[in-house]
Amino acid sequence: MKEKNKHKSGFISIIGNPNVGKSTLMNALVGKELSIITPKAQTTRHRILGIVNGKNFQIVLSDTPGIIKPAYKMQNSMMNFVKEALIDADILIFMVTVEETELKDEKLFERIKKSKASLFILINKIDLSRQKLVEKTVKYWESIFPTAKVCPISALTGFFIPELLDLIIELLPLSPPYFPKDQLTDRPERFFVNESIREQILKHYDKEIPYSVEVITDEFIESSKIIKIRSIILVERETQKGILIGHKGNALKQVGIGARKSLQNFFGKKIHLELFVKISKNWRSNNKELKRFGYNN
Ligand SMILES: Nc1nc2c(ncn2[C@@H]2O[C@H](COP(=O)(O)OP(=O)(O)OP(=O)(O)O)[C@@H](O)[C@H]2O)c(=O)[nH]1
Ligand SMILES: [Mg+2]
Repeated sequence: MKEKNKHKSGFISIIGNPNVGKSTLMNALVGKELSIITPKAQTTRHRILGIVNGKNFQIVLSDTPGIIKPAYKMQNSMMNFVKEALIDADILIFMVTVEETELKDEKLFERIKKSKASLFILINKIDLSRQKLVEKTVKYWESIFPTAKVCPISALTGFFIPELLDLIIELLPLSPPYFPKDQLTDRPERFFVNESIREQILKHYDKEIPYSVEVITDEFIESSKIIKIRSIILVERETQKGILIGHKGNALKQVGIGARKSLQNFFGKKIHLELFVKISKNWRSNNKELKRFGYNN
């Protein structure tokens, strides 16, 4: 067989309940902080591709939003991203934590059962758990999905990550690469700016604030040493704008400091970041606005 015919590529979708560690796993496999990670549920809102390239293989990972029952239009779109990722997958990674024995959406659970993709059940966060409980959970999932590979992992500490990568490569179908071999993701630079700002908002504010926020970047000017960025944080109501900005602008300042730091790491350049807050009434239920923010599936 010719060398180029030996190339393997495939789509691997990571799905599961909110907060189980899907984004932590994708970043660990790719080796770059592509997806934002926070202790709050519904951190990820999009399907984000992370690409692992090797000499003879390309793994196209999809990080997806945690599975929830949608309450407003944006969440409908989030769940459509999950469904798309399920359809496209050559390999499906269904991620759970030790205590979990069900998916919040039964229909989706049935879809996983019917999927023709190779299935991994990854039991994550075992660094927090006792061996006996982990073993019990492995047995439970093996009984539900007899053909799946059930593996305990810790995405945070890296336990079983190199082994998982090898298992995935073994299962990849023969195929030329789907993306150029130096590409890491499908997302443009501005997406990572928006996400990095949203990550800080998830970290610094409680209750409904993080969920009422969307970020758009309307200026991204890169020169050899510095990137000048201007981003707008959209909230749904005037009261939220006040909370976000805080007394004398102090709260917003913290968001800016945090985002600048992580963007400097991400892009490897000095960052100049300007933040503005604007109101877009009920954007989470407004079709036009949702389209503008990339929830147009
Ligand atoms: N102790 C421990 N914590 C973990 C592990 N993996 C992820 N976490 C933590 O769990 C929290 C959620 O991680 P994420 O990767 O954002 O989870 P997610 O499934 O992408 O969450 P959503 O995007 O909200 O659905 C973060 O605080 C992570 O640091 C792990 O293996 N061990
Ligand atoms: Mg996530």
